[in-house]
Amino acid sequence: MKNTLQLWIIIFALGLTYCKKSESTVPTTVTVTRIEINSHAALDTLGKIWDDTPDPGPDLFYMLREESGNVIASEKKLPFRDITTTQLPVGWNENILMPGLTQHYNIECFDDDGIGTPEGYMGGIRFKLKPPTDQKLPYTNTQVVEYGSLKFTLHLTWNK
Ligand SMILES: [Ca+2]
Repeated sequence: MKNTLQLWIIIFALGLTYCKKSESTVPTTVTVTRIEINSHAALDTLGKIWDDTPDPGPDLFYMLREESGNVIASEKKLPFRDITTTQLPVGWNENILMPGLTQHYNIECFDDDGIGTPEGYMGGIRFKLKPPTDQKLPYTNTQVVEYGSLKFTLHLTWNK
């Protein structure tokens, strides 16, 4: 009986030590759980609407790439159709394990123009992931990535 009690005390103590250790571990992976497009330019660089009338809004999708150009994720198959600036934000729930924590990435916005037509590039932003200031894991935060009229929000979960 006494031995059993001692054993449970040891297991409890080990459990406490493990929990404390895991909470303070520096993150080693990050997962993007949601990507939102908050704003985009109303017109293209030539001052034209993104799409043909009668549906002038672009058919939005994103591409997330490594700096090498390698595509990590995209929602080309699930674009939001005919989205004018007043209809934003739009967003996709995702489960994207990022290749690393410290390198640069690019996130780009496109207007889907259908099969056989080049996609309408609406802009892209080079960025780095911002690590959490609080080291308790798992840690969730949002990161705004913006340049000019283009603005994304990334929802992140940091893991050990
Ligand atoms: Ca289009």
